[in-house]
Amino acid sequence: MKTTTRVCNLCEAMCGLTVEHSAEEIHRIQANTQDVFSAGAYCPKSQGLADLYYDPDRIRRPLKRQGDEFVEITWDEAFTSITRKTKELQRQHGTSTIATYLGNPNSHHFGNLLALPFFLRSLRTRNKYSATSVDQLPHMLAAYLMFGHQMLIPIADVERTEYMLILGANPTVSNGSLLSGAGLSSRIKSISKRGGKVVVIDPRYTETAAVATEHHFIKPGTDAYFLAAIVQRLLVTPRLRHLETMVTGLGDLTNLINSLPLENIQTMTGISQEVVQNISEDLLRFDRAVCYGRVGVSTQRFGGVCQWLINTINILTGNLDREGGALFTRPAVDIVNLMAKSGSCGSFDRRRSRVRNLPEFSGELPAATLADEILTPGKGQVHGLFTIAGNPVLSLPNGPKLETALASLDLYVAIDFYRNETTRFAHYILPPVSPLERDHFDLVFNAFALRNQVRFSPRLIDPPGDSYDDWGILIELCSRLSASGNRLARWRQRAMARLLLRLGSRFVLDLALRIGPYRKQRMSLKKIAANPNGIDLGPLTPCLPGRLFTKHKMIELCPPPFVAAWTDLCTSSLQQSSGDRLVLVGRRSLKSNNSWMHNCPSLNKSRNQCYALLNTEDAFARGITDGTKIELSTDIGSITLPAKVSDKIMRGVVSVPHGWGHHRKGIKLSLASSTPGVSLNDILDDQAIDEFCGNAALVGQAVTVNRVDRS
Ligand SMILES: Nc1nc2c(c(=O)[nH]1)N[C@H]1C(S)=C(S)[C@@H](COP(=O)(O)OP(=O)(O)OC[C@H]3O[C@@H](n4cnc5c(=O)[nH]c(N)nc54)[C@H](O)[C@@H]3O)O[C@H]1N2
Ligand SMILES: Nc1nc2c(c(=O)[nH]1)N[C@H]1C(S)=C(S)[C@@H](COP(=O)(O)OP(=O)(O)OC[C@H]3O[C@@H](n4cnc5c(=O)[nH]c(N)nc54)[C@H](O)[C@@H]3O)O[C@H]1N2
Ligand code: SF4
Ligand SMILES: [Mo]
Repeated sequence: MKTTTRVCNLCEAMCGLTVEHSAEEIHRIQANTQDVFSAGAYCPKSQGLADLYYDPDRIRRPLKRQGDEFVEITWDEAFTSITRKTKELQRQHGTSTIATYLGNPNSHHFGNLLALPFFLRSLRTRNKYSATSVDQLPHMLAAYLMFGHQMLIPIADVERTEYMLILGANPTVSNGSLLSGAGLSSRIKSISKRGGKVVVIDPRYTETAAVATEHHFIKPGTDAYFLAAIVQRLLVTPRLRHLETMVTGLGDLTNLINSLPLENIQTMTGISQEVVQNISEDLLRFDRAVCYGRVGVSTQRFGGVCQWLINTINILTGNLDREGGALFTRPAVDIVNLMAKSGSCGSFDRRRSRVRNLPEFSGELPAATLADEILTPGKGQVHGLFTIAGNPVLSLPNGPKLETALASLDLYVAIDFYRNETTRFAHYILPPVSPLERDHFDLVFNAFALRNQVRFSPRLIDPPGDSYDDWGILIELCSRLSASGNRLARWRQRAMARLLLRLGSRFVLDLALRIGPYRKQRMSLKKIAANPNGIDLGPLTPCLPGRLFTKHKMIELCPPPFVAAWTDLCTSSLQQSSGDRLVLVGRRSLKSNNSWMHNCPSLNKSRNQCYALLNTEDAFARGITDGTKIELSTDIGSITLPAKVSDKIMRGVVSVPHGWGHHRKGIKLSLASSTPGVSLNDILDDQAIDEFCGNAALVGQAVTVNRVDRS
């Protein structure tokens, strides 16, 4: 028996764990109190790592569809057939007839992240999609347009701030996003303990609101107005401090923002003038303040504008790139610089999607239009699909439409270890090993962490001899596909892929560390591995204007795409609860991880997590009490689930978690299908989108709520 330290890969918090294990068994998973980053913080989801390893439903060998069934085939058969069919379709309909969809877990695995660029290049498709456009796209777009690089996302300095304004995020439960800091809840609590203030803006009185100093309900989808009202006030006496010489467009911004009358802010948002005034004053009164907004503000009709205004607030209060404000990181593998060197600072609207004319972002199209591209005939139609670590049937709005689309494909390959709501439509499922059977390193989330540090987790258990990890699957496919360029280019690509397969992902990671920002300290994989509790690299420090990638190294305050979106915002009337209808928002729970961990016994044994939360008065008006079965209906469909009645949610709003709905035929998730829940995305409209950036508008959609016996 051994005890090995390891960083948990399941969410962005990156908690350090200690795992007691033997060659083939996991005995105990606990928090690593010695970890340089998390110092003993962790959550119940960590136990899921063992469940995933043992899960008898987890796929261990490649599967091929035969009618309604799946049969096991060898890896070689799988790779050969997939390659043949892919090439055949690409010859027939063009290379872009094969689409790709990358799901959230890709961002948690360095093997996937290192292999994906090679794999995507070998496919040469323009039909690329990912969970980015149902999530953090607005953050990346704002970073790209304002700072010149899609990954230059400012990180809230929770440890040193005195005032934190939080919108549309519930880090006490989600453990933080684009803000990696294990144990965030207690870190946030500490702000008020040291005399500071935390203000939460959310249509629900959340678990984070409970540890904050102040909470205000906001009408879903109206944050852009609220943020604009703050910006209007800050523009009266902006405090740019060190940023004075680094910004451009202040005059244009002032004219633009002042063009919208916001005297009726209370009617528009539900938040009073007085509260807006107090928050604006506090943002300036506290020396160190920061505004942070996440999923709830990104996934709304004007989510792009929201993230632009949040950055703007941090700039106008002189808190960007300043201790206690929002800072950029300096991780050991500097993905910002590496991407810049390969020409991937970002791109926006270089082309548009075929069916709905939606903008491209960094080479990808909005995921909310994936089904359209599969279902709409004509030149450029998608006939084949690879999903890699994604479950879009439960994660994208209008899941049923995507199900129809998936069933119509000529080739669908899923790289996934579960036969779930999405992958059951696959012609081939290629299963990677489970997390504890492969190395782990955080390429992405170290770049979003509230402290610079580095840790490496070697695999704990040797995988079976004939298995592949994601890296291996992707590079193997790449070596066989190589669709791009002339014969010489294709040969070179293949040779490169074979070389990568031989060298392995560790070699590439080590190289990236050796050429990174800590090369003078001789950073290497060996050095990190010699420090099982990690190496602390210090707090975030100011780095502007040097780190900017914009022309002339200036921060752009008024980027044209946001100006266009703003103009639309000024004339739009947002869909709000009217008459009988309520407005939907999302919710996450501690023992659930998006759509895919409900088969873990340690997480899915307690009470039902999939219920609708609605306000006491709304419930009373409909004869609904706790536990009443209710039906939620939209133009897309309806779902039935139990109600929970509470004053902790704003009137007119109903909150439902996503990622449930495991009742579908053909899945193999024994535990999850015994507590299936329903999928929120079965009733969300895929046409509801922030059309300026292409992100899905998942919150703020109208819904009719009735008791089941009355509907
Ligand atoms: N209504 C609504 N919809 C939402 C959201 C919301 O708040 N409300 N949130 C959105 C957000 S923020 C996100 S990130 C998306 C997530 O959307 P997706 O990424 O599409 O979905 P996940 O639920 O993360 O599913 C992950 C899939 O990857 C598989 N998997 C897990 N680990 C690995 C691995 O190591 N390798 C491989 N190959 N596969 C693996 C799992 O079995 C599962 O099938 O959902 C979005 N959808
Ligand atoms: N336990 C757990 N942790 C997770 C995940 C999980 O599924 N479970 N998922 C991970 C992923 S992929 C992500 S992206 C992160 C997300 O991390 P967070 O952004 O913290 O996610 P949520 O808990 O969904 O919080 C969103 C909040 O926005 C609020 N909201 C909804 N609509 C509006 C609105 O219009 N305005 C405002 N101001 N607020 C609104 C909701 O009520 C909710 O409280 O969490 C990650 N961590
Ligand atoms: S908070 Fe996230 S990283 Fe930490 S133990 Fe839980 S799932 Fe793992
Ligand atoms: Mo996410």
